[in-house]
Amino acid sequence: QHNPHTKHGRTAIVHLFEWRWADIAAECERFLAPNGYAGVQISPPNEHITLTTPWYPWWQRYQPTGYNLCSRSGNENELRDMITRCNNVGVNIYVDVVINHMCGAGGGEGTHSSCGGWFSASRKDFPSIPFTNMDFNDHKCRTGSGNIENYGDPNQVRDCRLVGLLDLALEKDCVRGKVAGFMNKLVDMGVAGFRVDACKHMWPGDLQNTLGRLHNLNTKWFSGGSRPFIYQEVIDLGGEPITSREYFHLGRVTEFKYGAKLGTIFRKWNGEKLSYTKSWGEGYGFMPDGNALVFIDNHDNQRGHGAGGAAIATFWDPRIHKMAVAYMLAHPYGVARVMSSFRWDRNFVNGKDQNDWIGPPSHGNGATKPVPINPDQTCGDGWVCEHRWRQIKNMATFRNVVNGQPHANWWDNQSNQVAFGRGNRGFIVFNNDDWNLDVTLNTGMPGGTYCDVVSGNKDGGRCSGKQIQVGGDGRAHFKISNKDEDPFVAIHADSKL
Ligand code: QV4
Ligand code: CA
Repeated sequence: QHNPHTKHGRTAIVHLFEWRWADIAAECERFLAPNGYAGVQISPPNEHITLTTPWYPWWQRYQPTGYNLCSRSGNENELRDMITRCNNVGVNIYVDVVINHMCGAGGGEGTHSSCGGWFSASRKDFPSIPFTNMDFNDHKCRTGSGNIENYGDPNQVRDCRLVGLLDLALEKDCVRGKVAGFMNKLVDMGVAGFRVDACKHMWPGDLQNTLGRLHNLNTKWFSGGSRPFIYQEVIDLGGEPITSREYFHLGRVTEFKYGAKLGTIFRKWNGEKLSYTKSWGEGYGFMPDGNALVFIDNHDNQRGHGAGGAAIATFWDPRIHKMAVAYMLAHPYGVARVMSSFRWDRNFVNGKDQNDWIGPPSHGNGATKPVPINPDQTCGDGWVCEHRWRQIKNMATFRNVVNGQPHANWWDNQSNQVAFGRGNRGFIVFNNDDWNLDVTLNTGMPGGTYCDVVSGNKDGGRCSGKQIQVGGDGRAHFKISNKDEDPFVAIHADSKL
């Protein structure tokens, strides 16, 4: 189902990667709702393997060992409390669910799992669910290693092990039932939908059956008959037989071309220019608007996993990151997701980060640290909190203010200076060239004085940053130095003095 069921005209989703439930609950109340964020993607809430070599990597949560709801982010009570409190302030929760597989085949046997439940990877035995060795695909997989070896062969991509992860037989009624039961528990608790992990590795028919078993959303917070929002992780950059299109009827699909392309454009690699983005969206060869879930970076490709490579614009390149996120949030295409990260010590050896596995800020024993909020509203203890950066937060508001308005009043200098508006509700100007921008443009906005929401805020009756004068004819003069901290300017109906 393609509708995110967002509330109060809110639009953007934020991925609070690896945050604890208690911190997300507080963030919904103190920051996300007041600033108009629509929802949160949470890390997988179910029981997962715990590993010590490497030391509690972030990716251990992509290795389920059961469907009990305790994880590095907290226990079931904390999860329920978070869902309730976020819903009560109109912020939706979307759960990252890992249903293609269980833990790695080499995951051993014992109680090294986040709820302390016993499991055996070697015997494919997960008694808390239960799944037994009958519930896995090994008899169907035809590769020598039992792993996926060739992405050109859809059968092995769906029936063999993704990097050694025990592959569930989602064709079986009892497996479908267990998976749907797990997801339904979350639906009944009040979540609004799911980010479904590794969908390329599941047959669309199996997914359709499983998702068809889901309950309607909890009517305490959603109108009767609402179906869970589904967005499926399928990495389709072209060139493989499995395409995003096979999944369109089930829900939205992650559009990985979006961030890879926009990162390349803002980096000005391969002769790319911002002016080429006049037809950004479907006109750029992306999937249909109604199917797309878009993002600049995600938890994989910000650290060299997944797809997109070095072009991806992450918080490590803040200037480019802010521009790319602002472009996404200003543009009407797709449902947009903002990444919120933690910092780690990168260590590149021959272009590969040796520390790409490092988990969230922790006390050393694998227990995740809370997110402390500094007096200036930024986060401490290694939490980056991109979603709190003024430029990004204000663009999330911009997206709400211009929601439903058409892309309008495009301008470009045939290089890397562009501008566009959204009906008569908002206008944004970028200067990604190595020289100044100094131009008068038709904004389509009513005359008046507007605060630029990139360099500052509208604070009471005045602007803390730049001020933009729009004439009665809708025209306004923009000056953006290529040396500005953030070489872009955005105004919208609610930033008018
Ligand atoms: C290793 C070897 C295997 C070997 C196996 C033996 O690499 O060849 O067979 O041991 O047991 C971790 C390790 C990986 C290890 C594996 C199993 O990194 O080296 O295999 O565990 O023990 C995340 C990480 C992975 C991690 C995985 C499970 O990115 O590195 O693997 O979690 O912990 C494709 C998919 C796409 C996927 C993307 C990364 O089409 O679906 O790769 N993206 C999603 C998630 C991603 C997650 C998974 C899927 C798996 O976004 O975060 O992978 O749930 O493009
Ligand atoms: Ca599979």
